[in-house]
Amino acid sequence: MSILIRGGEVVTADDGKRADVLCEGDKIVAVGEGLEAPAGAQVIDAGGCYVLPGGIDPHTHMELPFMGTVASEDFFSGTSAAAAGGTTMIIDFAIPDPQESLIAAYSKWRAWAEKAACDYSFHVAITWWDDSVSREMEVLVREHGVNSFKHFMAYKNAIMADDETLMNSFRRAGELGALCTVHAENGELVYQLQREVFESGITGPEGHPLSRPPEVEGEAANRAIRIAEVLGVPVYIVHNSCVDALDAVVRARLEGQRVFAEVLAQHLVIDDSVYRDRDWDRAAHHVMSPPFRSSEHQDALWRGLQAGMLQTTATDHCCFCTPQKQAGKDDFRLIPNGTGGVEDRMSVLWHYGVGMGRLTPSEFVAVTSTNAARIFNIYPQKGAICAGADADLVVWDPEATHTISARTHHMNIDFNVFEGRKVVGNAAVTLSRGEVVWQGGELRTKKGAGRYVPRPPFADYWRAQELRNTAQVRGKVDR
Ligand code: URQ
Ligand code: ZN
Ligand code: ZN
Repeated sequence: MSILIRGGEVVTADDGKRADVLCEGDKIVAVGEGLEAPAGAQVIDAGGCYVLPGGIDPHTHMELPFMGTVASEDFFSGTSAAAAGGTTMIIDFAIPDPQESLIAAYSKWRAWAEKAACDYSFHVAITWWDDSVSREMEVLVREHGVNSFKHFMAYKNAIMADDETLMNSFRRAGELGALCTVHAENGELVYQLQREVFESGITGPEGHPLSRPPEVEGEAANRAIRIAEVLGVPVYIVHNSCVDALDAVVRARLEGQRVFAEVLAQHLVIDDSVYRDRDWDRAAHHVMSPPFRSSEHQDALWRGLQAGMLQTTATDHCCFCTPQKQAGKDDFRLIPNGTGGVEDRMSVLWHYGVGMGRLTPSEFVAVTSTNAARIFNIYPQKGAICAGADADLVVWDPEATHTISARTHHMNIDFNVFEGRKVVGNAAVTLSRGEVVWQGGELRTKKGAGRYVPRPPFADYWRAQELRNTAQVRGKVDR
């Protein structure tokens, strides 16, 4: 099947130009002005629109078993909703229980993702340590295309990785050419503060941010970064929500340390006033970790994104419907943590980023697609518009407006944290590997059409580079 996307402005992370894009099957075969439509080709008129690489959301949790329930969004509905918003690939997480085989957990998540409508990949979490974990990490890297391992520094007595686990896993991942990612909150402090807040008589959602102040995130981000520095391995900090974590990232990056950092669309535009909502359900729907912060943190996150200190945007899409959130009706510690956003990420970033002069269209492409592809080593298969790349494309209408609402969104959750926001900039047509999955406001996704995307390990030069950096940092090598 041939598709010619005609008359648009092609925007990549590097530049923008008027060009047509010809797709044959699941690949882009040509990009250029005045391309001829092969006989029988479907022609999509992109006049007045941009043509962008399909969005990549590097942080989602479809149908995650968590805090005694299971996230309401599954891999089919979640990747369909993603397509409606211009995102054509997610990187989700296989999270073993402590003592559970990594490969067993990975296989479980692979089975769940068989229903996906668009492409997907998996970070694998390290929630415990022994020699078998080390061996299974190698199998996952060498045989299954896993090149990133996640570490939760929060969630004590559940999936929290302590410093010994971090150190063992970071070193092993470095040997294997894999990237370590972390959820940076000091889980011991959170546990203690939760107990003190609750025992002080605060049981509602307003207790959630009180138990996880920015300092708790800043300490853990700095600790993860320092451990990575000493071990000479790169590190990726997920969902930076505050100045405290951002400062740790900026300091390290200015020192030349290889630190990557992600920000959620939600944390860029929502502040902590949501926890003072008198409606319990609405406040509880904003319980996620790290929590929403006071408005000066949003300003800092936007500056970090504009300055290139934050490289990727994500959603941490982890949906719980109202009855599920109500598990914490009498104790905020029991409210399942998570919010949705996989459908809205790109419109929100375009409206508040490009629309408000913070990002250029190319920078928008970088932070919604290309940087994630480069960091997780799948560029230019993904995150690019060039011959040979997967035909994951979005015809982006910069003038289209819509009002975000749970009443109209395609995500499987009865709440939307962006409810009521009128955003300018929308996906008009989305292609997933050369198939139209979204057009004319209609989803055309097919269950199981998505493919697992293996991600190769990084070349050994990276390891050598880190060793050199570390040696220099320690002054053992002439500068
Ligand atoms: O911590 C995460 O990233 C998962 C468990 C989603 N929940 C959340 O509150 N961020
Ligand atoms: Zn997290
Ligand atoms: Zn997460």
